[in-house]
Formats: sequence, C-alpha cells, structure tokens
Amino acid sequence: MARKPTDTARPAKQPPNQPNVSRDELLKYYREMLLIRRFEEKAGQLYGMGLIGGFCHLYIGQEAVVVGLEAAAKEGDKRITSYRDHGHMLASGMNARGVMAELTGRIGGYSKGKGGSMHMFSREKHFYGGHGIVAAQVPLGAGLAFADKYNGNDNVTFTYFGDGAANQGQVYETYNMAELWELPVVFVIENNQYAMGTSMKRSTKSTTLFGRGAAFGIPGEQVDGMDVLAVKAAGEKAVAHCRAGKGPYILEVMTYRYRGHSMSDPAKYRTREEVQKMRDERDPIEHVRQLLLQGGHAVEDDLKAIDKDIKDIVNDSADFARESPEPPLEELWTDIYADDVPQHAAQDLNA
Ligand SMILES: Cc1ncc(C[n+]2csc(CCOP(=O)(O)OP(=O)(O)O)c2C)c(N)n1
Ligand SMILES: [Mg+2]
Repeated sequence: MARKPTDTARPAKQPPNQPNVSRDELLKYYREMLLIRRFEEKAGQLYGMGLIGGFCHLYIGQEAVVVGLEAAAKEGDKRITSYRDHGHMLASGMNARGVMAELTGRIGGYSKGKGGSMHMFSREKHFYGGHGIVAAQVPLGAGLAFADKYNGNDNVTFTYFGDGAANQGQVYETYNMAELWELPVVFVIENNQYAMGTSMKRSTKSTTLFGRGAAFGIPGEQVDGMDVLAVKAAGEKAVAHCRAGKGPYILEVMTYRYRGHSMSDPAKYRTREEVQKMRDERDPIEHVRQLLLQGGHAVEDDLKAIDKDIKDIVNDSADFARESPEPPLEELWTDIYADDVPQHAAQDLNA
C-alpha cells in the first residue's frame, strides 16, 4: 500500500491556483493513472517478447479519461468500451493479474485465456467488454441502460467510443432511441484525434462531435481529457442528468494516444514532434504530480514510494501471467452457449 505523505510537507496556505481537491483524492488519481500507464508499458514489452498474441491496443496518454469518469461513478454503474480497453478494466477495479493473464492467453485470465486483449468481461465490476467491431458497443451500451431503466434502479452506463467510431451509422440510431426512451447512458467519445492512421481532419468536416446529439435532443459538452479533475467534474454533471431521469448525455473528451493505434502501426501519419509536444506539455499524470508537489500534498519520496508500489503490482501481474498455464484443450468446448437460460427466456423459447 502507498505510504501516506508526511503532513509536514504541506504548507500552511495553498498557492492560489490549487484546485479545491483533497490530498487523498489527488493521490488516488495519481495511483490509478500510473497503474494503467505502467501496466500498458509492461503489456507492450510482453507483446515485443512474443508473449501476447493477436491484437493489442494500448491506452497510454488517455488515462485521465477513464480515471476521471470512474471518479464520478457509483457502485452498480456499468461500463462498456472498444478494443482499447485495458485501462477501463483496471479503473473499474478488475485485477491486474487477471487482465495480464488474459492478454497472454492463460487460464488465469478473465476469459480463461480464450478472449485476449479485446474480449474480457467482469459482471462483478459491471464491465461489459472489450469490443473489436468499431462502434458495436454503442447500441449495446444503450441496451445495458435500457435494462437499468426497466428494472427501475438509478444506475448509469458509461458507453465509451472513439472519434472514428463517432462516424458510424449505428451511433445515430442509438442516439435516437436512447433519447426517445430517456435512457440513463453517458456516451463518452474519447477523441484522441486519430482513427488508426486517419486524423479527424481528414475524416469529417463536422469536428465538434459532442454537438451531433443536438439533432436528437441530447445535450453534450467538450472536456479537456488530459485533466482528470475536469473530466471528473464533467462526468458528475452528465451522471446527474442521467440519474435525474433526463435521458442520455454526450461527453466529448479531448485526449491523445502516445503509442500507435495497435502494436503494428507504421506511425507515418503524424510527426514525432507532435507526440513529444503532448507528452511534454499535456501529460495527465505529470499534471496531477505537479498538483501534488506544488500544493504541498506530497514530496518526491512519497511519489517514489507510490511508483514502486505500482511497479510491484504490475510485475506481479506479469509473473502471474507467465506462470499461469495455457487453457487445456477441453476448454474449447466451454463458454460457448449460456449454461443457465433464465426462466422467462426458457418459457419464450418453448412458446
Ligand atoms: C466496423 C469496423 N470497421 C473497421 C474496423 C477497423 N478498425 C479498427 S479500429 C479502427 C479505428 C477506430 O478509431 P477510433 O474510433 O477513433 O478509436 P481509437 O482506436 O482511436 O481508440 C478501425 C477503422 C473495425 N474494427 N470495425
Ligand atoms: Mg480515435
């Protein structure tokens, strides 16, 4: 566990530019974002060593999006996303061992090693994948929200998708039905400015993606996705809208991915300087690090201790993954059909 920073490090008065946020909260975001970053770096290494097969899309650079929105969520809320999904899993509380073992195709993984990077789920943490087809998760997210509305609870579903996915037709069919039925769904567009090698400027003239809900009556706003506090604040507003029964809300979260689209990306569509500038000037983890240091909430040694904790968790997940066996052949025949058909569904089938 992280060592508590020393109280003596805190000055009597905070500098005026410090946001009104507690030390514990900042430390929490720092840890959560760092866990995602280090986990993804390790996944990249294991991929390079040939230990991860198939596709692998890293979330490095986008950490503040999911960490900020998770901070606005409550128990019972659901999340669903695309193939760039490891960060969402970790932020939802799924354990690093199970995720890493799944990436490496081992029995100890969340899908017993049969799903890999894009196909992991946790009912316990209300994480519904992991979807490889661009935008396919958007109508599914509305479906999850429909279930909550039908069941009469106040849960909200966070449905994440990319700027590229925002040009897909099914997104707009979903917007229409979600607003018509006033479903409690937050559509989170993670605008990292590229869809594979295509920049948004080359794929659309309508670049304010949050505004596209207006045609259906859905409110939306744009948020700085490199600032975890701004994301959290916008998330709280969106969630309050949904929980009040007012229907869906769109958040276009402006972010950036530092690595290639997937592990095989020639990276010819942007300059090294562009990436470096983002890393140097807008890094979301460095932002919180500076708030901690400048606000007197922590000293370098405190942050070093957290870094070490996180490295230990990530190394442990990689060791666990490498020691976990591959699934036995019999597993090919399991988890194909639902074992238990719910009673009402069985009646429908027999009708
Ligand atoms: C229906 C469909 N078309 C094309 C692809 C290939 N493909 C995979 S990711 C991707 C780009 C999506 O970009 P974006 O939505 O911005 O998400 P990001 O990768 O930036 O997170 C494409 C075209 C696919 N998986 N599914
Ligand atoms: Mg994108």
